[in-house]
Amino acid sequence: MTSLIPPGCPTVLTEDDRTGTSIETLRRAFMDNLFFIQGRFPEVATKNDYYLALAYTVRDRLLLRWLNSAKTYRDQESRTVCYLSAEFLLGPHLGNNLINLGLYEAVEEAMRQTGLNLKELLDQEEEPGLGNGGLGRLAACYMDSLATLEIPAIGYGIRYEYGIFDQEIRDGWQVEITDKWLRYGNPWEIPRPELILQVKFGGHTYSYTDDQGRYRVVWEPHQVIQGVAYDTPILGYKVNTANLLRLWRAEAVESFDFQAFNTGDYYGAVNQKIASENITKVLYPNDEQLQGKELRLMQQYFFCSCALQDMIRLYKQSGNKDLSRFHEKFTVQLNDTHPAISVAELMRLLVDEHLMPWEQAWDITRQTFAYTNHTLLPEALEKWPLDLFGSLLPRHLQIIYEINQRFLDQVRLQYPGDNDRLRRLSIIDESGCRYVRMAHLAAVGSHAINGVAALHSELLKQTVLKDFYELTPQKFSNKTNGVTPRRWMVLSNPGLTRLITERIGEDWVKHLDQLRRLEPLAEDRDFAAQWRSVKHENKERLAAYIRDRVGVTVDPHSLFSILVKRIHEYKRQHLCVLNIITLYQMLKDNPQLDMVPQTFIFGGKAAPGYYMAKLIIKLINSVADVINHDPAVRDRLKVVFLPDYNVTLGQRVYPAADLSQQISTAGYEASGTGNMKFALNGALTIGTLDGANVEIREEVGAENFFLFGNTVEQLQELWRNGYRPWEFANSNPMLKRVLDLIGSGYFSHGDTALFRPIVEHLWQNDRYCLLADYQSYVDCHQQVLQVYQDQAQWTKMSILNVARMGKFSSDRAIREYCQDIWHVEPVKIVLPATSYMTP
Ligand code: GPK
Repeated sequence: MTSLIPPGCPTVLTEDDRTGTSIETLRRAFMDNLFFIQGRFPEVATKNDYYLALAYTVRDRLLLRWLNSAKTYRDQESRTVCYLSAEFLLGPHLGNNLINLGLYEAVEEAMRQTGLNLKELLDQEEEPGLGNGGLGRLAACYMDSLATLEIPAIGYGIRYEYGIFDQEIRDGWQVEITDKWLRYGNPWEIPRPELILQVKFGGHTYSYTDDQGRYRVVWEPHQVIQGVAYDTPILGYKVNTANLLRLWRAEAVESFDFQAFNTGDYYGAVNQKIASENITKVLYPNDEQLQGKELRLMQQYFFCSCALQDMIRLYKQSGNKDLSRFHEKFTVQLNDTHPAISVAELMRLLVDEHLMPWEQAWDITRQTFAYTNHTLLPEALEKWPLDLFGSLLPRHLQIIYEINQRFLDQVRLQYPGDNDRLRRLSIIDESGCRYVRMAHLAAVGSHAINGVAALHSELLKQTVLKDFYELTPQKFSNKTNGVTPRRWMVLSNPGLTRLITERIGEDWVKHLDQLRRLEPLAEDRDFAAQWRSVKHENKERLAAYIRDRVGVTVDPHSLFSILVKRIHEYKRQHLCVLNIITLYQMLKDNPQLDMVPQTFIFGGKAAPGYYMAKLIIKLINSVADVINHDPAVRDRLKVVFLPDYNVTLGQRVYPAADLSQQISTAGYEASGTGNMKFALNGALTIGTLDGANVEIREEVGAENFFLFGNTVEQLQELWRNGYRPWEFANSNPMLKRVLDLIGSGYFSHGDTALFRPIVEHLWQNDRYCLLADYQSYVDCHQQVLQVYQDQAQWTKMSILNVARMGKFSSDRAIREYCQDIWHVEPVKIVLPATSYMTP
């Protein structure tokens, strides 16, 4: 039997069709699934049939590990991390699972022998877009690292029927298309129709004293909805650990239908059913922009209640009767404030439903939760109008009042007479329309609070959570984000992976610090040549994709400068446009100018209701149109907007970048994670001192990073003195010319009104200080072009960047969470040596 399984990769001893890993077994299992699951002969099978047959073949191998992980955790009563997140932006499963199983080559060969191409099958998978951007993708990277580090963990979230919309570009504008990701079924999930939990909404409460003299509150809801569990195994890299991602789907409670049916209101019952199922129908496509919609609060409460009830169920399963040790069994991380309602819900479950005294319940609650903040943007901080909150969750509002009163009583002891401080700290915002502040609820109800990069964590203590920091400084820490090298290198950049592994072995995939061993090779000319040729091949592949998808021809020899992320004014895609127009003007002024040929590539979605962001997309496409068709440019400058940027596209883009654009206004990007993916794949960064850029620059060395722009302190100073953007424009002829050109209709067929909102905002207000950073950015970019002309120097810098990226593995981040916040230990999973069917 031929076997391509790498040494050290766990396998089972017996070769049966569901767990065996030889090429022959894989091939047979695949044909078997094509026949018995897809119901197809090969002659009539579609590519999708083949994809699904392969997915089921791989899933069987996951299940073996998954069931054994679950059994081990149950037997050993393992302490478990629960990661609560409204978003998990997983990306396609098949390729990643093949990498983590160590079966990529074996399956590639099995497919080849069957006359199929694995790459084409991988392309069939529709990615589950159950997230907006960085926050959701971080949750996915953390699930990968938790499993790889063999930490017992459950991810809890929402199974949206429609994920983030697909983006099309029509006439330069973004058009949103619904994402029917479940259209062809989802082979990676296992529905658990018997695992159903009830979630209440609305109605009222009443209280009474029970026969033992206890004060009891009863919540009589207006509506009950049930949550059904859908489970997806998350496998670690070359370990037997497969953790659980449990997503909840909302369903109508049947008895409710019957009730209405019996009273003759059949259509009312149908409406009720539709309304219930609406809760998990669609992901809100806003990124760092609050949308105070009732349905959104319903989504949040729905999945948190299901998650906590499920934890209590699991806790009781392991024989524990009372819940006094709940926090010893589970530690719960709140991924931003979206799951913050959990604090009040756990209190309700403990106090109302399990009759625990308040003080004990509060102790357990605080020891259970920890809270990660992901943004300082005021418009992103979640708050719910009191009346909306109270009508949906009347009992939770009472509980929050009680938590708040007890909390403020303590503050009063520490700061007597400081009413201003009480007002600032209160969970209830009393200024004007009254609100529940979710960040305050999360902060009060957690034993640990963290930001996602060093700078961000500092700013958090100085700004939005300043008063909380003064009160309980010991709760605060920093946990700089990380990304998984499995998806973001091994899977997406096989060329570079091979080259690195040839030189330093494969340890680096699990211990990213090992990349340091590449440092001596930065001077090796032979290695440098291979390094360049890997990058060039990646660029050729992206160029081919761009030709197919956008119809623009780009030269893989040109400098690929890439900016991909959600479109937001603070991320300053339009600053990049100002630089592009500047370069364009230089070429127009001096047609013979010897300029490095450059390709600027953009990608990202705008929130459907965010007008300025959508206008920025239109601006990029309009500028691209003019520049790409101007013969005077002679192909020295190309601009491309890649539609529908998502995880799958990210996997094509990062490996092909020469230059990573990380140009947010200092103080606004909490961390960024795309910055890490680019640098890990050998791109150099042009960036501001913002988010994790600061730490990336520290690691790779200032001489290997293109820094520009004002610092947080300089910007604070600028605003203190009264920022007057027009002064920057009036005193800078090129800047003025660029702004005027946009305003003149040059890029909009003479339409002077189209881009006026952008230009006027920059002149008059410029909240994100583009004009203050413009010259520094333009100058820095010229430096980039200088260095790029010296390919030996550029390559050396690229190698050193990669060699020094060890810190930014999500494995490092997760280890820190485990040690400092969660206090959990790895649990080894051993597969049964005989057969998977042995109990
Ligand atoms: C932060 F607040 C939010 C949000 O609603 N969505 C989101 O993706 C991002 N984020 C930050 O903008 C990034 O800087 C950060 O790297 C990422 O969260 C993960 O922490």
